[in-house]
Amino acid sequence: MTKRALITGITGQDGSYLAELLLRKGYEVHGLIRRASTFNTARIDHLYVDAHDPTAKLFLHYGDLSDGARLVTLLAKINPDEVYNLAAQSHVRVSFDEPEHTADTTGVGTVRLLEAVRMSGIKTRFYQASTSEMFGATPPPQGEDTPFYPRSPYGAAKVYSYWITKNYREAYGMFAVNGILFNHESPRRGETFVTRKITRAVAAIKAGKQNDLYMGNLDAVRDWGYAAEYVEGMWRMLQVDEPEDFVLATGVGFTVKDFLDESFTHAGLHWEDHVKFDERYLRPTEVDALIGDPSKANAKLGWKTTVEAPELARIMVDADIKALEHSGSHWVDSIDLASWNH
Ligand code: NDP
Ligand code: GDR
Repeated sequence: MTKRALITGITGQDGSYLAELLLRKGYEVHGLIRRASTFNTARIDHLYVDAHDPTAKLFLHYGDLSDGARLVTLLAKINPDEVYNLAAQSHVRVSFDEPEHTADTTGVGTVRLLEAVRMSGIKTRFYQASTSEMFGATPPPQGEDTPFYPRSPYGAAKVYSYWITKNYREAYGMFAVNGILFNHESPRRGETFVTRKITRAVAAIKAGKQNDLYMGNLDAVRDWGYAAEYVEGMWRMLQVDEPEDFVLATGVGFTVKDFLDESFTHAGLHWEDHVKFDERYLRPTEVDALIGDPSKANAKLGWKTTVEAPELARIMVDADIKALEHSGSHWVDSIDLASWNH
């Protein structure tokens, strides 16, 4: 029997890697996409086969986590074996600008989806994209039992989603789990997250198209892994006998400065010659240090990372240099747009 999965957030970084993984494993994959005035499926276009083609295994459906009725009808129609809730307003800095929208999507959106599972009466396994941002001000190392202390509207919304997922597990006996993932990056990472912002800038500076890079707090410590490895961990969490929450992380921390140094040096540049401070990139409350303890996932899921931040920086720089070489002025336009905000 072919397994069916529904992925919310399929157009995002993780959604695209997870869709690839599940298609490789023989799943029929359904994705929730938002209607936009421009195409927003660039990360999954290479996976798409026209639905009229009998070999088609990927199906996209318009919907939004703000629209509960749509979620109910969609779940009843698709009847998936597994639901991965990856959709969110996922940018921490933006969540200070749009706290209410973030609460609605990143927080209440989760209960809408859980409730849709319950109301549609389907039997499915549910994955919630929880985050190390929930630990916030609690110092590292952070594991499954570390207390939460969120430091942003995003972190607070994710704490709600974490607990409501756990509550549906306990209240209704649902197979619903939280993957508490530390930062994970890739060449598909959104352009305004710090790693990708850095590696895109390195490519543009190297090509003589940009000189300065404006940034915020360079002392923050993060545990950066490779996104393609993390989606395998998500899938494994839904394959075990009992629903449990797991941390996924590399277990090693680096500063933003370390990531800058590795990225610029890899391209034969010095970050000190280009990086300038702009306070707009500071957060009203910062998360100083996140370093995860992945030992439970290592032991119970057999999941372990192989890529740490320095190698990740090199992979991303190489990809952005290549992308710039294969694109025209449109790319430079989008760099300008990305540097405008966050
Ligand atoms: P992205 O920001 O790349 O993707 C977010 C996805 O959510 C996009 O597909 C976006 O659609 C979709 N989305 C946003 N709002 C809505 C909405 N209201 N209704 C439906 N879909 C919506 O995130 P990542 O792929 O990096 O992360 C995936 C999930 O994991 C997120 O929930 C994130 O918070 C969480 N997470 C991420 C970590 C990381 O390091 N990457 C670490 C820990 C947790 P569109 O393309 O149309 O904008
Ligand atoms: P984060 O990722 O907040 O950890 O959330 P981000 O890459 O945005 O920031 C990491 C650290 O870098 C510092 N920083 C900057 N950040 C950005 N974006 N732009 C800058 O110019 C800049 N300068 C310094 C930040 O202050 C921060 O300390 C990510 C998201 O993917 C969340 O959805 C996810 O839950 C967490 O990772 C785990």
